[in-house]
Amino acid sequence: MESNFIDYVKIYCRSGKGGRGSMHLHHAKYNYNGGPDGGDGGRGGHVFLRGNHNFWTLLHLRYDRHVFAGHGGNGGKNCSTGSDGEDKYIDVPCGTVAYDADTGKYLCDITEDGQVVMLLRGGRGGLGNYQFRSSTNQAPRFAQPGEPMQELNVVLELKLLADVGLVGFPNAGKSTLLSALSSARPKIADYPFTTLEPSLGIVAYREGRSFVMADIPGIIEGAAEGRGLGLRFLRHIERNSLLLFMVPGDSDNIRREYEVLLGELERYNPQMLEKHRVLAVTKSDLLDDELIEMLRAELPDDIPAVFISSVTGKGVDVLKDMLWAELNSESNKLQSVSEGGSLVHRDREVQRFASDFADWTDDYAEEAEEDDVEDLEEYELEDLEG
Ligand SMILES: Nc1nc2c(ncn2[C@@H]2O[C@H](COP(=O)(O)OP(=O)(O)OP(=O)(O)O)[C@@H](O)[C@H]2O)c(=O)[nH]1
Ligand SMILES: [Mg+2]
Repeated sequence: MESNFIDYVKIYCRSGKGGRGSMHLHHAKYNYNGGPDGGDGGRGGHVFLRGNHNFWTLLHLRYDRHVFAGHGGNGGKNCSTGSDGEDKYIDVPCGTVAYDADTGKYLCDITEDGQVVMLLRGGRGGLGNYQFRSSTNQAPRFAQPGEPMQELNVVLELKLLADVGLVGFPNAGKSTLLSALSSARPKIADYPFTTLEPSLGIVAYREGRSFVMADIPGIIEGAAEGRGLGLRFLRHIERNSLLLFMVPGDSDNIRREYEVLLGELERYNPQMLEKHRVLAVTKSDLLDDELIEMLRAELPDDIPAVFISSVTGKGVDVLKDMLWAELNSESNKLQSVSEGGSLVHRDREVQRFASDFADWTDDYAEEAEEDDVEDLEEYELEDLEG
């Protein structure tokens, strides 16, 4: 079954071309040399990206991957101006980052509802001959063509906006914690890779305050080389200012598991290590107090840690306090999500796009070609030479 959680798409956009200016000389029964009256062409439509909080994924773009703005209308006689081409808005969820698919260059980051960024500018309309009249050329027999359209292949990546991201091996209890703390109901089961797509939950904290937590599929050693589900879901914790590492209390070596996770994050993006981190040792209901004390002594020392159980609720309030404190610490506020974050969007490797979208058919190529092979040439011969 194909998932509804689409966080990665490639689309083809084209702006409208500008309408041509009109070359027209006014002739009327009693005013035979009425002079030039060719109007200007209208501008071609622009293509915009727009943040829209009604969308949570890029699913709606999966099957609608060609965006064509309208062409500008041509100018006409009586100085009538051509109509402007229709602008196109591509609605995306907040947290969508755009890259040029052909160069890998970062284009923009849509973080707020209603935020609008122009991807392509429509061609300007050409000036009609009325605009070129002068004392020395009272009947100019030329007008400008409109500017051509532009095209762009865009890759859109959704990076969820959450405060806390969960990081752990499969089966660590990530989804169980999210369902214990929020009203989110991710699937939970006693086998690895239960979670196949990210989900968000709102965690209620004291006095009506809250924060957003992102549950993502588990990662394993070698994920950076594509093992397991690979690292592609890590983009959803890239923005989180705080990472909650989760290692089960019954794991052979908690410290090593933590270090493996850290290593995979680093290989994905070294910036991930600049984030604040908290460690939760999960399933501690399976451990007795004596064992907990022993394990506590062996925990990594560069990270605040707590033993929790999502089943009995043990340690969960302490964990919330720790998360809240970290989220609101001075050094963390500087990179808060709501301020756009400190996320630096690195340009992408084009080869990666090429392989990721290799099976996407370019069925738009025909459409684009059959479209008016510029009637400009003809027009230039006839009218511009005048
Ligand atoms: N005893 C005990 N079992 C737990 C606890 N938390 C989770 N489990 C169990 O551990 C198993 C895995 O839990 P999940 O929450 O699905 O683990 P996950 O980290 O989301 O796993 P993936 O989605 O596969 O990455 C399930 O059988 C849970 O019931 C806990 O606090 N105590
Ligand atoms: Mg899960």
